Amino acid sequence: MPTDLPSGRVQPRFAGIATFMRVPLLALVRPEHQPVDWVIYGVPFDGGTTYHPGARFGPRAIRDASQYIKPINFEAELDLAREFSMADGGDAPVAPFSCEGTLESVVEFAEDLGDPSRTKLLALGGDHSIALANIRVAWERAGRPASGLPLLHFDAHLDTAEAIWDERYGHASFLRRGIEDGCIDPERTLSIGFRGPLNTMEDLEYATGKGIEVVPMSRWIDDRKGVDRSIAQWRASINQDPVYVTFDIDCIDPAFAPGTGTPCCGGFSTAEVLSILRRFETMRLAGADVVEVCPSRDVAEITALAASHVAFEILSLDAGSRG
Ligand SMILES: [Mn+2]
Repeated sequence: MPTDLPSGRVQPRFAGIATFMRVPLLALVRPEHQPVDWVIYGVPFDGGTTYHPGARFGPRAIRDASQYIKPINFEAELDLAREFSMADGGDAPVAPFSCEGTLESVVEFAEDLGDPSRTKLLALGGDHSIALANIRVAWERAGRPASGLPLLHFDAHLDTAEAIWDERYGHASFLRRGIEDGCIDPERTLSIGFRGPLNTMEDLEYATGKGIEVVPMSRWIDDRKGVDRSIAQWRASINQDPVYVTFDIDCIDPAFAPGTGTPCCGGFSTAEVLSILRRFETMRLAGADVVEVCPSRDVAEITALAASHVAFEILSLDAGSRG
């Protein structure tokens, strides 16, 4: 079923309530148009941040920037609004002083969004700790595969820290917790954009020891054919299984995405990262998130705008898989 989107040629994009991409609010979708295929929802939480806080305002900023996202993906040759139905589920309740409290309340909220047997979930962060909640629910909705979900991970960091300041559920640990929970299959995880400087080599050793394929930024700079080989191998390994995509905006260079809490030089340009996403062409998705937009550090909305385009490209991967 298509998405009921107002035309930008009829209703100006700067008018109206700013839902993601101007899709209808989930609560206002008529019963005959339920269940929707994708629910996009916000998680305004940054209690898991280890440096600049402020990603709690990310969902609002991404929604605001997304008003100018038009439904036709020219490069992928598809009209997102015709491929499937989308709705904005609003924001999950959070516990601002508690990572684990937030994890629980987001899981509880997300479990009830749409129809668990059909609806997929895209979470807008918030810091990266919130990904764990959406991954858990995506894994449940995919039928709790014993191997865990294949993961496509864009990030300047690995997020495999055991704990930071005794917090095991902060934004630098979501990937490790997801592997321990059995929701993520490390042997079918591709992590793109990793770079230094580092506190310790332990997080990388943990990742590679578990079988994660890490594609550091330096490889993208020096050996693009090698990166394409890694992408092709990972794609072959996932077969037809649904994939979870987690996208930390800090994989983009601070020159293009300054509005983030743990910025790291030497990253992708926005154009490069959109091009990399398009290299995956079509994939059945289990769920996705876009995290770590910190609007108070942003300039002219460029980070929030990049995040909204990234979310659009991620949804387009799944839309293409329906053809
Ligand atoms: Mn991250």
